[in-house]
Amino acid sequence: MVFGYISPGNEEKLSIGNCEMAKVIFILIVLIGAVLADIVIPDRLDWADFQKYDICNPVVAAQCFSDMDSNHDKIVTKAERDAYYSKNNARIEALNQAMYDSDFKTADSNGDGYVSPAEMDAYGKSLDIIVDSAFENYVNSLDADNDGRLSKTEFVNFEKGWPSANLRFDFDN
Ligand SMILES: [Ca+2]
Ligand SMILES: [Ca+2]
Repeated sequence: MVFGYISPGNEEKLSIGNCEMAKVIFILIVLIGAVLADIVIPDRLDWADFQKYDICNPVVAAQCFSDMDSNHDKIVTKAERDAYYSKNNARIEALNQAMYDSDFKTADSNGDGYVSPAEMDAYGKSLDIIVDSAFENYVNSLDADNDGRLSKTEFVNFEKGWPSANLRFDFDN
């Protein structure tokens, strides 16, 4: 790489500079290669590669590998990984759904299919949430059809959002 005119006597200086630059570029290429290798997981992984790419937590990696390897050929392919992830997601979704159903039943104490403000206050207290104006504002913000109560869908949005909502908790009991 030569940028412009080299005056006589300066050739050596410049070539040292180029050498340094080549080193820097070489190091950059190695670093970028390492980062890319980390992201791009090969289509087929044997047990050694599977551990190398850190697919599952090391504590459960052996079980994880055998669960993913659905045709038991000791190779985990990308298709097997994808199938495993979507099965897992479906399982988590089903667990969440069961939790929403049971929580809604608990919250809707008179069983009319809606959670009234009084029912919501009682439910909030059962979660050790301090039922103050912040809580009530949050609940109101979820009442999408403004009928003054939470439908099942509206209640599920409460369930999904309350852990990250800015609510106060009572830890003294
Ligand atoms: Ca109700
Ligand atoms: Ca509503």
